Amino acid sequence: MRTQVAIIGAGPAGLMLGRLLDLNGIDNVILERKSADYVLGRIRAGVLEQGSVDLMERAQVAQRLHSEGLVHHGTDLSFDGDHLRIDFTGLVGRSVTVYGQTEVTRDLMDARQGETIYEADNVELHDLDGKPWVSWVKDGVTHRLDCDYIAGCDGYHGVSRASVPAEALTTFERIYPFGWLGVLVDQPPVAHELIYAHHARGFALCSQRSMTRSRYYVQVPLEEKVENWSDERFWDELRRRLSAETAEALQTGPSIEKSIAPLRSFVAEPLRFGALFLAGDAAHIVPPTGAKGLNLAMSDVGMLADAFIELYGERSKVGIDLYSAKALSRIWKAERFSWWMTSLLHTFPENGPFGRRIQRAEFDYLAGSRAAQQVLAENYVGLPN
Ligand code: RFL
Ligand code: PHB
Repeated sequence: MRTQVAIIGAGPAGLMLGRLLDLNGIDNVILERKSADYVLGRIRAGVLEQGSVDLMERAQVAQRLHSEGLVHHGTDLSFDGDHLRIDFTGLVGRSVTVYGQTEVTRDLMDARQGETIYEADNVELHDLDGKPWVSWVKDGVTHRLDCDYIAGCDGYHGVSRASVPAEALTTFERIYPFGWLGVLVDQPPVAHELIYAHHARGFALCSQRSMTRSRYYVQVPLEEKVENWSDERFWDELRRRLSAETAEALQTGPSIEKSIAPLRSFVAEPLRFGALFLAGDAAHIVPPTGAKGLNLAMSDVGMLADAFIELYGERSKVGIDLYSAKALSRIWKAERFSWWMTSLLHTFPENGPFGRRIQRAEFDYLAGSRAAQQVLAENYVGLPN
C-alpha cells in the first residue's frame, strides 16, 4: 500500500487532519489502535474555542455543532463560595461553544472519505530519515504502508513520539499532585454557564454537554481510586465545594460515566523529526483547567494541514519547515494559561496558608480589575494562531 500522508491515531487531531487533507485531494490513511466505538466512548473535552468552531466549518462538519452546540458568552469563577462572572463577549468580543469531544469525533468519523484502519495493533514507524513507511498487525497479518510523511496524532501514550530518538527531542514536564474525578449525568446543568470553583477541600468544576446532560469534576489526590467513590460520595463532595445556592440548585442522578484523569503539563520539542510531524496530545499535554487540550490539537492540525496543502499544491516546503516553531509558539502560551488557571483554582498540599492567601488575593484582584479579567477572557476564548 502507498499513500501521501500516513496518520497515526483517529482521535480529533488525526480525524481532523485526515478530513482537511481529503478536502484538498491529498491521499491519506489513518491507523488507529482501538475500535471506532472505543474511541467514541471516551468522555473528554467539552469546550470549543471559536478557532476550533471555524476549523469544523472549514472541514464542512459544523452542521450539528451549530444546531446542538451551546454558545457561552461567559464563565463563572467561585472562590470559597464568592462568585465572579467573566463576561467573554463584553471583555473581548468573543465566545466559546460547549460541544463534546465525542460529538466532534463522531462528526469527523461520519464525514471521513479516506481509509481508516481501526484495531491496528503494534503500529511501528520506519525510516523516518529516508523513505518512511509504517507497519501494523491486523487479524494476525502484518501490513506495510509506504508514504511521503507521517503525522503522529496518537496522543500522549502513542508510538509516534516514542519513535523519535531520545537525543533528538527535548521534553518539558510538570506533574501535579492531584487528578480530576469526573462524572457524567443525565440531568440539566446546575447553571447556564460553567462554574470553576476553588475551595479549601479542593477544586470543583460544573460543566455540561447539553441542556439535559451535565459533567462535573472534583480535584482528588493522585493516588485516589475511582472504586472508592460512590455516586453519593461524589455529590456530597461536590456540594461542599460550591456556594450554598449552587449546591442547593444541583440536580443529581446515577452517573453514566465516572473516571479519574491525572493532571500534567508536558511539551516535546521540536514537533518534527525527518518525515514525522507530531500534533495534539502526542506533542503536548495541558491540565484541563483552561479547556485547551482539544483546542490545541485542532490548531496544530489546522497549521499542519495548511503546510501539506502548500507542499503538494505549490511545491513549497516553507510551511512544513515552519510548522514546529509556529505551533510551539501557540502551544507554550496555552501551557502558560492552563498552568495559571490550575495554580489559581486548585489546592496544593505544599502551598500552606500563605499560598491560599495569595490565591485569594489573585481572585480579589481579578474581581476588581477589568484588565485582569480581559487577560483571562482573551486566553480562555483562544489566542490567534
Ligand atoms: P487523543 O484524543 O488521545 O487521540 C489519539 C488517538 O491515537 C490512538 N493511539 C494509537 N493509534 C495507533 N497506534 C498507537 N500506538 C496508538 N496509540 C494511541 C488512540 O487510541 C487515540 O484514538 O489525542 P488528540 O487527537 O491529540 O486529541 C487531544 C484531546 O483528546 C485532548 O487534548 C482533550 O481531550 C483534553 N481535554 C480537554 N481539551 C479541551 O480543549 N477542552 C476541554 O474542556 C478538555 N477537557 C480534556 C478534558 C481531557 C481530559 N482527560 C480525560 C485527559 C477533560 C478531561 C477529563
Ligand atoms: C468538560 O466539560 O469536560 C470540561 C470543561 C471545561 C474544562 C475542562 C473540562 O476546563
